[in-house]
Amino acid sequence: MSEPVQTPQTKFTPRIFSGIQPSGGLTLGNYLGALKRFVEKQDEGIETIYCMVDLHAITVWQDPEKLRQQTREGAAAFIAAGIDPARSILFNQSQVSAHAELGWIFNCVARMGWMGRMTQWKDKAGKNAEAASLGLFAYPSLMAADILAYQATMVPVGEDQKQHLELTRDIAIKFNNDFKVDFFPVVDPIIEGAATRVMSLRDGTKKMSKSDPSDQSRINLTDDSDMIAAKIRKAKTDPEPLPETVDGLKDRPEAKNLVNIYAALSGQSVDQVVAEYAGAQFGSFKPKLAELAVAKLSPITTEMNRLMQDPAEIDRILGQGADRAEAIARPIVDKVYDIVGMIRSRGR
Ligand code: AQP
Repeated sequence: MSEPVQTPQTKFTPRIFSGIQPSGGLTLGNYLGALKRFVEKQDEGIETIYCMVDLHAITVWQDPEKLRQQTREGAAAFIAAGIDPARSILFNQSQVSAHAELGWIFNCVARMGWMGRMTQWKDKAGKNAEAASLGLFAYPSLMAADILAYQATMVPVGEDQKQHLELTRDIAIKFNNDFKVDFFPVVDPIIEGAATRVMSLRDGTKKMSKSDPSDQSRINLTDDSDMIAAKIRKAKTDPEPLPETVDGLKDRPEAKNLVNIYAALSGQSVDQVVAEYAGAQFGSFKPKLAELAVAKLSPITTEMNRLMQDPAEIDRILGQGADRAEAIARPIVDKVYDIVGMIRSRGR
C-alpha cells in the first residue's frame, strides 16, 4: 500500500453519507446501528445524504420483485424513523450512475489483496468463494464510491462496517497519491452509542442480520407488537440474574446484548440499565425490554405501513432525492474522469 498523504481536511464541506442494503427487511440492528443515528445527524443540521444501496444488494441473489418491494420498504423505514426527505437527500443508488462509474475507477485503484482481507467477504463468501459473485468481492470498492462521489467527510455506520471504511480511506489516499491531487477526503467513521453491534437473539456471538435464515434471530421493523414480545421472550439467555456491574456482563454475550438493546432504546447508558436491573431475573427483565421495544418500534411500523400504501409516492421521493444527489455527484465524478485522463468532449 502506498504511503498516506496528509490531506488538509478543512477544504471539504462537512457532509454525511450512509446507506442500507435492501437485501431484506430492516432489523432492529439496522435501526439502532444506523437509522436512529442517521436521524440524529440530520437533526444536528449537517448536510445528510442517505441511500438504499440496491447495487450492493445484488452482490448476492435477489428476486427482482422482492428487491423493488424491499427498496420501497427501506425508504419507508427511513421516513418513518424521522428522515425528512426535504432536509436529507434520500434515494436509491442505482438511479445515480455516478456510483457505478466511480466504483469502476476505484476497482482499478484498490488492490485484490485489500479486498481479500475483508472479513465480510470471508464471512459471506464462506468456503465456496469460487462461486461468489465478483460484485461481492468488489463490494467495498463500490462502497468507497458511494461515499466519495459526494466527497462526504463523515459516515455513520455500525461496528461491522469499520473495516470497509478503513478501506475507503485507503482508496482515497491511494487515489490522491497516484494522481498527485488532494481530491478525496479521508473520511471519518462515526461509530457511536450503546448498540453499534446488535447481536442475534439466538446467538449472542453473531450479528443480528436481515439475511439470517432464522427469523427468530432478529426483530424486523415490520414485526407487530405480539411478534416483538414473543421474540424477546424466546431470546436465548443464560440462567444467571443480571449482574451488579457492567463488568459482570463479560463472557455473557446474550445478556450483554439484551442490556445493550435496552440502553440504546431507552437512551440510557449501559451502566444505568445495569444499576436499575441489578440482580433481576430475565423473567422480569425481558417483559420490560419487550414493552420498551414495542413502545419505540410500533409507531415506526405503523407509519411504514401507512407509507407503503402509496408506493408511487415513495418512488417520487426517491426520484427527487436522486436528482439532488446527481447534482452533487456528477461534477465530482466528471472531475475524476479528468484527473484520470479520460477525454470528455460530448456536447462541446
Ligand atoms: N446488527 C447490527 N448492529 C448494528 N448495526 C448494524 N448494521 C447492520 N446490522 C447491524 C448497520 O446497518 C447499516 C446498514 O447495513 P447494510 O444493510 O448495508 O449491511 P449489513 O451491515 O451487512 O447489514 P445486514 O443486516 O447484516 O445485511 P445483510 O444480512 O444483507 O448482510 C450499516 O451501517 C451497518 O453497520
